[in-house]
Amino acid sequence: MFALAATIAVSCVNDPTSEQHSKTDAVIANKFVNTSQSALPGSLLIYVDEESADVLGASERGTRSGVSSIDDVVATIGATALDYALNMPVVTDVDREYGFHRWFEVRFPEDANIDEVAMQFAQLKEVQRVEFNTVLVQPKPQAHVVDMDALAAATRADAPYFDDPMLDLQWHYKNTGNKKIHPEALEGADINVEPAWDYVKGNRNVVVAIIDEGVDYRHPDLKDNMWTNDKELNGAEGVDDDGNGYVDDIYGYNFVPGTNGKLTWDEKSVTGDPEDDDVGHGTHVAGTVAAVNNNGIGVAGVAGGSGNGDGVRLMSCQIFSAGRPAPLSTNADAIRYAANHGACILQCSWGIPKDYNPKSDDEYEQQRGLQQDAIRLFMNTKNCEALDGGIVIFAAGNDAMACSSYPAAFNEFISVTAYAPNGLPTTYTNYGPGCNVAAPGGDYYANLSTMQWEESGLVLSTLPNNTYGYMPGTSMACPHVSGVAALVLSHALELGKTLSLSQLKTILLTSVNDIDSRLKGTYETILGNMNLNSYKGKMGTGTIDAYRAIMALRGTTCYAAEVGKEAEIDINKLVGDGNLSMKVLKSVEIPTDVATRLGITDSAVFGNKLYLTCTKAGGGVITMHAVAGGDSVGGGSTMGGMDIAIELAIIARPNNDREGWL
Ligand SMILES: [Ca+2]
Ligand SMILES: [Ca+2]
Ligand SMILES: [Ca+2]
Repeated sequence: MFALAATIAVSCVNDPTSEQHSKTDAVIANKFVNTSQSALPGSLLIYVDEESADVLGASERGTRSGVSSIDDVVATIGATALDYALNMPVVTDVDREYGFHRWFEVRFPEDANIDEVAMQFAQLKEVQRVEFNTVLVQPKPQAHVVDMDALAAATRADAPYFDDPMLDLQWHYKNTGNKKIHPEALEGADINVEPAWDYVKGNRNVVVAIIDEGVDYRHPDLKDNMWTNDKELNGAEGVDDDGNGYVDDIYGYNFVPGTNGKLTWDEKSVTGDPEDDDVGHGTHVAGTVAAVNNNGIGVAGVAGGSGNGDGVRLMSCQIFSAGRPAPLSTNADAIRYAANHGACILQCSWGIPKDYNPKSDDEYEQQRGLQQDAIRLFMNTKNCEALDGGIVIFAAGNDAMACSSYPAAFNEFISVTAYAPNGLPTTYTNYGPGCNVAAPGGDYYANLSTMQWEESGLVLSTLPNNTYGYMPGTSMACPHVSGVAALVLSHALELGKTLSLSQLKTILLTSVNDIDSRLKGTYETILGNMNLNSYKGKMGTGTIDAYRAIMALRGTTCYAAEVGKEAEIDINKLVGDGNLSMKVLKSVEIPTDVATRLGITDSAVFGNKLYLTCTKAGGGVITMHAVAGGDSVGGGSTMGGMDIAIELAIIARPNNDREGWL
C-alpha cells in the first residue's frame, strides 16, 4: 500500500518563537551566537578572550579553568566537564589563527535551564561569545535493497560504459528514457557522465570527505577507493599511532559523542526508536561519489576510476550515529579533521533544523560560530595540487521549501536541488533563493496496478554489508555534484592546471543543461498537483552536466544540439567574436565512437556550415577543418588559405518542451 506521507510545501518565512534574551544589555545580547532552540541539553560552547584562553589552555581543565569568574559559574551550575570544544591534543598555529583555542565546551546536568546557564556565562567579560550546541538534522530516507529480478528486467539496450552490472539501472548517470525504470523517464535527464569518462575517471590525489553516517569501508565496491591514514593502518590497535587525538582513525573517524570512535553504518538506534536506526546514508552517498568502476560488481561511482586503483578517495567523517545527537561541536571537529588530513571536497548531505533555519546570509554570518570557523579553515586549506582551497557542497534540503536550507544556502557553499527521472523537480526538493544547481535525487512513482510505490526511479548506490539499493533525496543529488567536482579536479591534475575556488565553482554552476523550459503548467501526482511554474528559475542555474564541466576545463567550446532535429552549425559563430568570415568549411571528423554514441546518422558541410543530426542524448567531440583567410578561385582550388582545426563538443539533449506532454 502507499505508505509515503504527503509532502506539504512549507513557507520559507520562519516565525521564531524562541525566547529572546533580555535586550536591556545590548552587549550581552550580542554575545549570543544562536538560540537554545534545537540545542544539545547540558552543553554550551563559550568563546573566551585571548588571555583567558592562555590560562585555560595551561590549566588541567576538567572542571576548573583557572579563570576565577569562569570557575564561579562552573561551580554554580555544577559543571561536569570543561575542555576545548575541538579535539586538540596539540594547539597548532593554524588552530590559533582560526581561534579554535578560544572555544571551550562546558558540560553540566541536562536538567539545568540552559538559557539561564548561558546568561551566566554571557555576563562575564572574559566570555566573548556563547553558542548553543545546536543538534543538526540528517535526512533519513528509507533504503530499498535492489531487487535482482527488477535488475534483469530493466537492462538497457546499449552497452554501458563499464562492466558494473547495475550501471544499467543508474539512470542518474545515463538516462536512456527506459520506461521500466520510470514510466515518464526522459532520455538525457542525467548528469551526462559517460562521455566525461572518455577524458577522466578519477585520481587518487583527490580526497572527498563524506560528512555523514559512517561509510562501510569493507564494502567490496568501495574498499579500493577508501582514503587511509597509513600510520594507523600500519599501527597498533587501541593506540593513537599518529598522535592526532583520534585512536585507530584508519578510514576516518566516528566523531559522535558516546561512541568509541569506530566507524559504524548499521547500528540499531540507541533511542529505541527504529526511525533513528542507521540507514546506510553515508555508504550510499560515498558510492555515488566513488564506488569502484569497472570491477565487474555492483554499481559505478561518478569519480570511481577505471578499476585500476585510480578512483578518487573517500574519507569517512562520521557525524551521525544511531540516533545519538549530532551537535555542531562534533560537526566542527569532523570538518577540521577533513581539512587537516587531505580532503579537498566537503560532501555535506545534512543541515540546520528547518524551524531554526536562518533567513538570510547576514543572519547566518551573525551566527558565525565554531562550525563556520571550521568550514572557513576547510575552504582555506589547499589539499589538492589542482585547487587553491577546499570546496564545500551541501544538499538543499527535503522540505519542499521555497528556499534552500542553511548552511547550504550560504553564498560560499554550493546548494544542490534534486530532480526526478522525468527531468522535473522532485516532490520534496527545496528550491528558490540559495539554491545553486540541480542534480538527480530521484523520486518514487505510484504503480497503480500493484498499488505500490516503486523505487527504481530513486538513486542507486552502495549500502552497508555488501548490498546495493535505492534512496531518494537532495542528499543523493549532492554527491553527484561532489563527484563531478572530483572529476574536474582529477582532470585538472592530469592537465597540470590549477583552479581557484571561484573558478571551480564557476565551472560547476555553468556546466549545466536547461530545466526551466520544462517547468510550466501542472504536474499531477497522486499526492497532489505540483505547480511547475513556481519552480521556474529556482532550481539553480540548471542541471549539472559532467561532460560540459570537463569541456569547460579543457577550454573546448560546447554546442547544444537537440535530439532528433538537424543542427545547423555556423563555424563563424563559434570562434572569435562570433562574426568571423571563414567561408570554407572543408571537412568534419566525427570519431566512430562519437557517431555511435550520439546516433549521428548523417552529416554534411556546405559553405561555412555543418549540418548533422543526433538521434541519441550524450556528448562527444568532433573536429571541424576550415580554411582561414583563403577563398575559392574557381575550379576547386583555393588561394592563400591556412588550414585550421576547431574542436567542438556536441551535447545532445532531447527537446525540453513539455507542452502537450501530459
Ligand atoms: Ca590517530
Ligand atoms: Ca592505532
Ligand atoms: Ca562497481
